[in-house]
Amino acid sequence: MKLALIGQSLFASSCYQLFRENGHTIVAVFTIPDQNGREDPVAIAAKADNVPVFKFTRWRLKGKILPDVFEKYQSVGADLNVLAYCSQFVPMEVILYPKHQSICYHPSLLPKHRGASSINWTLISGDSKGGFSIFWCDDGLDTGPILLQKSVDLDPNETIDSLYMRFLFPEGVRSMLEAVNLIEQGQAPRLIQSEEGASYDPMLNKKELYELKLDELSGQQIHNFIRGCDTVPGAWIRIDGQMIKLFGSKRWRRPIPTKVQEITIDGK
Ligand code: THG
Repeated sequence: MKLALIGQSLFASSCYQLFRENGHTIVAVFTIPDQNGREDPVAIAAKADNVPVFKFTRWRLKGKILPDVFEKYQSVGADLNVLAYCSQFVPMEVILYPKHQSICYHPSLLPKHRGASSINWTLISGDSKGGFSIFWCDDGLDTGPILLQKSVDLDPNETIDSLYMRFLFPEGVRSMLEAVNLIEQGQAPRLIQSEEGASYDPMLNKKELYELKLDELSGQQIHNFIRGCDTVPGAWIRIDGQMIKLFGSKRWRRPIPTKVQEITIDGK
């Protein structure tokens, strides 16, 4: 099938390679502009094969699609849009354009944890299961009908890095190919998301959102918050006026393990 790959990072470049190895054609890649002079991995992969690469800062302005963006998109002639680690809202003119429309990967068990920081909030919330969803895009954010979901039991000390590297990334890429093949075979489900249990979590892109509020949380909630930010964006507290980031949280009972140094945090 002719695919337009829309997204970024190693996740998108791994999808790019796997789709091509399995006989699909990537007609174009749409990704974000270079950051600090570095190209996104999916742009590098596509350029190596002379696959057209488009780098849009945004797809829309004041809610309306940018005309030149839409023209460039229409020119590539995709059968299906695949949103792989896509951080930008894609306008419905593009979503509905291809004959098979658009699918998107989201690293949570929708309808729980919609939003751009879903892996963080899965752990911060203390969920016992994690996972991902591949869904048909609609004009909401992560609200479209589900095509495929996979779940995994979480370790008590799971961090976002461990969950991503051992499951969300490898299994997610494999499932994106599975989803594309199901669509090609006309076998792809469309299960409407229920609003029951639905949640939209804030993007953790402001410092105050990942400050660890020690005196408001229980021991378990402190542990969940630290590992839910480990390693990005990194939970922080202030000690002697210094911003200290916390990683590698473990829970233990007294007696205090020998190898650790106990510290007193002012006022705690
Ligand atoms: N439908 C359409 N486009 C999409 C998605 C969709 N593009 C990618 C997107 N899903 C992936 N999920 C998100 C969810 C939230 C954000 C980015 C990608 C995001 N949220 C901002 C926040 O929470 O602060 C608000 C952004 C906004 O309000 O536009 O950036 O399902 N068509």
